Amino acid sequence: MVGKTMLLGSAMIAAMATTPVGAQPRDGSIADVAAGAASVTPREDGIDYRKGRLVMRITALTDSVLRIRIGRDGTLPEDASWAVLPAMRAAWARVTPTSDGFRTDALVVKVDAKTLALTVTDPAGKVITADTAQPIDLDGTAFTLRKALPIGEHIYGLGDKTGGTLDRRGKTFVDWNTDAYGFDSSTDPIYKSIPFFIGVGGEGGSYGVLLDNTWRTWFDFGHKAADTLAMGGPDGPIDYYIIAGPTTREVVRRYTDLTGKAPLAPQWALGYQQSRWSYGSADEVRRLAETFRKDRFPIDVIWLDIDYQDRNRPFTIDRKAFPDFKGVVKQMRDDGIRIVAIADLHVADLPNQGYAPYDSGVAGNHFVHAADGSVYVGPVWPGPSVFPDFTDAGARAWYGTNFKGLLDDGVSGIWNDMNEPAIFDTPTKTMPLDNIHHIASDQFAPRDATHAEIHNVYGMENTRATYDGLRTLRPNERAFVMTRASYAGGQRYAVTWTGDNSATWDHLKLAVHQMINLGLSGFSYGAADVGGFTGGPSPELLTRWFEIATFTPIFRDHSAKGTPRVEPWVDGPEQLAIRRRFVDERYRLMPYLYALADQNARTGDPIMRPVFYDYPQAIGASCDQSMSFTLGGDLLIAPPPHMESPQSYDVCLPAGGWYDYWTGKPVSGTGGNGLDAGVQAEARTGAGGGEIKLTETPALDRLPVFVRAGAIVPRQPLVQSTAETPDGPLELDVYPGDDCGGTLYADDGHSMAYQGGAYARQTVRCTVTDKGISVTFGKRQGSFAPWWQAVRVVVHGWQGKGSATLGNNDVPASADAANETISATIAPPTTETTVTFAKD
Ligand code: MIG
Repeated sequence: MVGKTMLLGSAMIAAMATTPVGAQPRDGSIADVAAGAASVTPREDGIDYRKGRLVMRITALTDSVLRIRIGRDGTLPEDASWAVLPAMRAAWARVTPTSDGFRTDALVVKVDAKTLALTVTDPAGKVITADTAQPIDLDGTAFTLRKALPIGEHIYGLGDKTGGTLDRRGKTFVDWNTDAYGFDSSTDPIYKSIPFFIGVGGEGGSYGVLLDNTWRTWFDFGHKAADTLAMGGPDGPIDYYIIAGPTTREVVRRYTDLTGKAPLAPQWALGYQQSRWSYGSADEVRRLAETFRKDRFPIDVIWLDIDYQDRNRPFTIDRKAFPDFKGVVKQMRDDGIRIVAIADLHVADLPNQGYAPYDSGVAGNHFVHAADGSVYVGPVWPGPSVFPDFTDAGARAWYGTNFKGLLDDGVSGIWNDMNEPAIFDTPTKTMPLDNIHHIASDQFAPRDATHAEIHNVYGMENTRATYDGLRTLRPNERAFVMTRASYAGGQRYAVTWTGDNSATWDHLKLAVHQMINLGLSGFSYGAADVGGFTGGPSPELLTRWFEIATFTPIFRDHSAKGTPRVEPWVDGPEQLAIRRRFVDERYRLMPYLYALADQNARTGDPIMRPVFYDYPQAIGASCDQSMSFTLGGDLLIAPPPHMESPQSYDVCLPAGGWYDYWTGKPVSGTGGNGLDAGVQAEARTGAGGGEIKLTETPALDRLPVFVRAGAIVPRQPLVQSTAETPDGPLELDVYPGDDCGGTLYADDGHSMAYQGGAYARQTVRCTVTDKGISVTFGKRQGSFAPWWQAVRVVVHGWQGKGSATLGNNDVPASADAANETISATIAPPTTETTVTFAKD
């Protein structure tokens, strides 16, 4: 890259000639710095600007991803990152220089050499993102960047920040990982800092920005000035990425190329999970499991909160309450229930007491230091505690070894809590900002760093130590880690939940927004405590929460000490029956969910999505869709926007046609927009229809769910745990429509063998013809033999009788007039195979 001669445009040469070289800028906006233009040096992968001591480098990592680094002392910020993968930082695309910037195949980059204002357009000149006239302010070590926020642009992402709406426009946010017990929809900051957002609806399409700075950064999305998007920080590198779409899907995929995909979760993590602070004894755990099995309520995981430990000391076990810990874990496992155990990041400060985590940690100098050089001690659950220095690779490797005992006891996953880090008895809730961490990791130059710099990545590096530790101890098992705090890229190590929410309707709504925005921010496995952590839900609220959680990535019921219990049965048999019906449905849908997990691991497409992810036109829908979301694009879940109200509400279904998930029948379009049956039918077949508007009346036992016409959804017979092999055929529900297809995915559910090819992946497509429909299985990929011995293909929306053929052979088909289906059961195809249904 370096040293290659490039042709310069004449404007560039002129700009270089007039540059005041070596001028010393005072702090202030770039426009103030010097009247002249910056000197310009083109690069094969971008362009450099120098204006006094201010330097700016814009590089193209790919045709659609730009990195912008700005240095104030004549040098660029260090080329290192906690968030962005080394291979991506090293990637580059060849650019074509222009008179005022450069072009890639996808983008045109223009820079005003006077102000360094950056404008990025598509090749047709449509603006993707543009700086304001005064784009960069420097004030001491602090910086502010300003971009235009056009009317009509909406902002998403920033992880699970609150706000009361899905859209972050008009609001301002601070990144500072905070133990936010009792947060509500306006509390900020909370637990995580994911300085990545997506702009949707601008003329150049969706784009994303990652501000890769771990300090206490902030974002203002048109709050201070309606037309300005500002972001900044008190210190640290000015190092950010612009990720072009134009679709939101492309932005999210590219963001997860940069920061990593969430690894495929073990399948049991998609099952129902029961937690409580705390199930305090082996007997209580046994009784709990017995109740689930007796009630025929499916469950995969029981969580152990801090009280399973001896005096809250991580990596110990309270032997009074759990005299045979290994025995009860094994008993659960034999019953199809995995145990996830908490391990807070702190280590009890217990010198000379035979507490190995402390002794070995001190011996290795693995703890964070106070400014005076002593090991920092702060109070948390075990009492005085010390804090592993997770930004040091050696400390991480040591920390990871501490999980050996829990894994040997059969524990399947680890819960990292309190890792903001939370510290008791201090107004800041965390450690002193002048505490000293050591950086010895990745491509950073080794050095000491203050807590002010490390705070926001501390939790992520905690989960990295845990994840890598589990992977090292069990190289052939998927590591399951749940975290409360994290940073951009943390999806590589852990799933996450939204912390200490409350048992209110407002929090149920907030949870939906938080999980959607987490998914757009790379954290595809989001969870919120079902029922609310604090408070205690009404029976109706808990039931609704179960219904909605059924269609979310991670479904964990959890509650605080001292609050009413929220296990599924606590409100009596009627509520239990509704909750069970939904959890049963989740288990039937497991093949669909698991295929989404596989898709997410490969592409970064979220599991739970805003409706506009797959249906961009939904952004302008005329209904209040504030609670709507999709599970993998093909299932649209439309809870009441005002859940506590019995009032009816409208649901807008994007053009293309839909089926009612529960009846399996085509949506015939009632009420709302007055579409007649013919238009509805057209909408269904995609022949030119528009949005369908339906009126729903809330009923506690019903959650409206719709299936895209064109979806093929795999389902399975009900099981009580993912450890159980379903008894019966795989069911493939075909909902005829445009772009008809679906995916089957299976593997052993827990090992890493899928990475060596031990999986089964198969696409299925359908084509609607005059005579009926044909369903074509692609060749099955991978070496894994899935559990199903037969596949029952069910075509929905079928009128009258029909027959089926497999290749040239007839196969028995049964039409069901009442359900408007026709079905045939076949041996699982492994090569390309077509089943054709024809009307009689
Ligand atoms: O200071 O481990 O958010 O889920 O149950 C409270 C006890 C510590 C906070 C977590 C919550 C967990 C609780 N923890």
